[in-house]
Amino acid sequence: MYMYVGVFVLFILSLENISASGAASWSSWIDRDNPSGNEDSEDRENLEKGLGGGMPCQNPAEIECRTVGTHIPALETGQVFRKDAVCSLEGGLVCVNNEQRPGSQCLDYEIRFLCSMATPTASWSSWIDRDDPSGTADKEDRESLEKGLGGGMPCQNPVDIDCRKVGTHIHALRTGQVFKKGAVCSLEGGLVCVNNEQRPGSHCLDYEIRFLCPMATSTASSVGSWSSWIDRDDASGSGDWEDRWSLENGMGGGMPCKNPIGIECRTVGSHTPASETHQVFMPGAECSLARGLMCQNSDQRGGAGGFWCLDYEVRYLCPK
Ligand SMILES: [Ca+2]
Ligand SMILES: [Ca+2]
Ligand SMILES: [Ca+2]
Repeated sequence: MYMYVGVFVLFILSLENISASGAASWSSWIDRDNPSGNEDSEDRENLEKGLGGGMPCQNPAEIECRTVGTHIPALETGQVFRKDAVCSLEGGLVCVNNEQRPGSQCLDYEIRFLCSMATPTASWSSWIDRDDPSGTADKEDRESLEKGLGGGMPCQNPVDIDCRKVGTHIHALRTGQVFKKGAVCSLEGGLVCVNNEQRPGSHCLDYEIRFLCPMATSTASSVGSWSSWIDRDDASGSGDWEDRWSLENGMGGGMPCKNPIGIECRTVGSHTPASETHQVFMPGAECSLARGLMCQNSDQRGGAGGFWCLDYEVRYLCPK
């Protein structure tokens, strides 16, 4: 399992609308392309453009990918996929013929999306880009927004935040840049990137943020409630595996609910948010709703926990 998860390129899930009931259903299987040309391109971009199909919903929560006919999960076929489209929610699935083993072609794949059904009780604001990094920093901080400097808060009591490179689907925490402590895409601080804290010769990228705002009639607590903190593993083996898959399979715990709408991850004891420990997490499992948090000891570079993962715990926001 972990082998496969390692190749996921999945960003922290952003449900555009979260639902009170958490009800969601899978779309039909979509097979918009076939591999007779250069590739089998079941990518999200083309679906969004309506080329050979369309997205079944605007803000899917999950994706699944398999072979047409034989129904083998894409990641179990041994084929190689384009780096930004390895059955990822953001990219979809793309298999390029000439990236396969010599003499072998892509299989024909199909994908489907998990779409939320229920009436939303919260929704994401527009993207806010109040600053740019041409000065000393790109300051997308909450304080400035609350003071009305170059923008304003979309709502008073947001329940979540999302941060990305302007105009892309690249989550801020996937860019490899360093952010100011307390403002590492946090609800309280927002996002701040300081130019002279980056690698020598490199500048901050331009970032934008958005907030998940409760609808007029609801409050944060009416959207859902947080589970207890779950600490199913520790880092004494190969790493600290606080992943959703293990919980769903009853390994050292269980999921507090079936369709959580949020996740938080922190260190056990000191309660430092996982995003602020500067440890390296498995791609797609950096405290993501879909995969949880996975920290592999061999990926650490001697930072906060030395060459070991710190001990993390996670909790899920369960819909009411
Ligand atoms: Ca196909
Ligand atoms: Ca910016
Ligand atoms: Ca742990």
